[in-house]
Amino acid sequence: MKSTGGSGEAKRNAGESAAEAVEDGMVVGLGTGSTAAHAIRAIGRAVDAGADVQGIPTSFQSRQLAREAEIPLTDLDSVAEIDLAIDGADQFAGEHLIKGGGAAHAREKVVDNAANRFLVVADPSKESERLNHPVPVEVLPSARTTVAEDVRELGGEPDLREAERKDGPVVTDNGNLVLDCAFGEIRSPGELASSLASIPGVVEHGLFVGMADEVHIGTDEGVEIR
Ligand code: ABF
Repeated sequence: MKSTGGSGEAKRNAGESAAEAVEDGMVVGLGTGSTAAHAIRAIGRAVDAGADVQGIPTSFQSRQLAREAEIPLTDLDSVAEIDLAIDGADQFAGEHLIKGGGAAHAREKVVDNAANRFLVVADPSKESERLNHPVPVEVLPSARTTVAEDVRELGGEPDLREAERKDGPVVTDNGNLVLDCAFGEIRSPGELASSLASIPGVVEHGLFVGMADEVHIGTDEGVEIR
């Protein structure tokens, strides 16, 4: 699993802290990335100890991990509500996030937004006063050029995400492509989010505006909850 930013210990502390919020009988959204993976493993241990928890994965990756951790899985069509979601971030500024470094932000946004409570897990390297990380935008493959033009009109610089093996573009779990769009400092996340969402061919973008209920920031020493 690709890991970014801070230490493994910091990520573990963040993930395990958020997993403590999981209670018996809950339906939990299972996020993507190396920090959320620690939460998934901790939930797996709780299930092993007898907790009645059902998980809704946000990606192929988190589904695999949840299976390995033997967490019973369900889906959005089968539950009345999601009690809690735990997910990582590429950058956070207060309650605003940029996600999508794992190209899973479309499903992440659906699940995280549907949850009654959304806990973000991160290490301190993800915190910023203002959002300035490139915004991942998932696009229909046939619309990559037109979406890129529209992003430029909004003042962004789109870059088609290439696979690490350099053998072609990254393809999402939904069969789409990702444009990483640099806007510099994002002064109005809400406005940019609406503009990106209105471009034909955009499936979902990685700006999660005002969505976080809590951020669990792990360090080597412990965790701070905001
Ligand atoms: C997912 O994984 C993403 O939305 C975010 O891009 C990334 C964070 O990964 P990590 O926890 O490995 O830094 O949550």
